[in-house]
Amino acid sequence: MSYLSSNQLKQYEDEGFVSPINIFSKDKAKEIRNEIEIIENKMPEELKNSGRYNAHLISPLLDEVTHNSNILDAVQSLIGENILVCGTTLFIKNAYEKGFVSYHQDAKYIGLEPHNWVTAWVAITDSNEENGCMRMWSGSHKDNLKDHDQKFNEGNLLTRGQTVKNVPKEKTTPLILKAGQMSLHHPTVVHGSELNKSNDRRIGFVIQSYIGTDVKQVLGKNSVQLARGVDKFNYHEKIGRPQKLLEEKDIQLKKQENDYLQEIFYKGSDKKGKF
Ligand SMILES: O=C(O)CCC(=O)C(=O)O
Repeated sequence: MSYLSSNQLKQYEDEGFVSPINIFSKDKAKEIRNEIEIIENKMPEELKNSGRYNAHLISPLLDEVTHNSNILDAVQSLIGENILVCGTTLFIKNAYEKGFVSYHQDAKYIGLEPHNWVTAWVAITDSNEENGCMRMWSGSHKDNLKDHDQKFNEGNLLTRGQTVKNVPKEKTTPLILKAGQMSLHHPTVVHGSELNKSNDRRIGFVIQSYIGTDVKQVLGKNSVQLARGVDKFNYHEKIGRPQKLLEEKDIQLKKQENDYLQEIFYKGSDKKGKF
């Protein structure tokens, strides 16, 4: 059982994140990386651009991570025992590519209300300052939602290049993780990440997010899986879990969910980015 300790709960409350938390072994992380790379080799477009969302619907190993009981215990400590998975994102930064994430608050654009939800960032490779780990503006989750510029800038891995101004970058905390560890972050904590300057890829598998059953999607529609407990609210359609790698029906389901997501992410925008 991996419920959060009182120190970890205090860190989350004070800083807006808790990290690192051990989830699975380095060998398991390698196996998962391998499955991701099998998908990339067999279907080179499947995980690119807006295909990076909801890979847990086509990959049994990413599905297993999404429903991992160590993760769910920690998540339960923050949002209660009735937990839904409402989506996942693969944040991959390849070596020698210019990928970064501008400082932003997830709650600004994800459409999940109220904020009884949490994001789990699971390290499939090590994640550190050299390869562009996430950095958190500690305590920023206590303020209201901030103004974000929409920069649509090159190399930005966010849909619209959403950017909070005047973040004191020298004061941000790097979330250094070994493969198989995770961090949890609050919907309103300001965070981002820099370039990968190493010679290997950095892979984060992000459950974005685990939501309480009382949480609605106010910008559109997304389907969910019941991860734990009971859903007395039934605000969202339920979808199944993959039994095998890359089954055609699962690929179609992922596409449908990602089409819904595009509507959420670009609602009210006359411009579209590549994610
Ligand atoms: O993977 C990254 O560098 C950033 C991910 C992120 O912004 C998030 O998980 O909310």
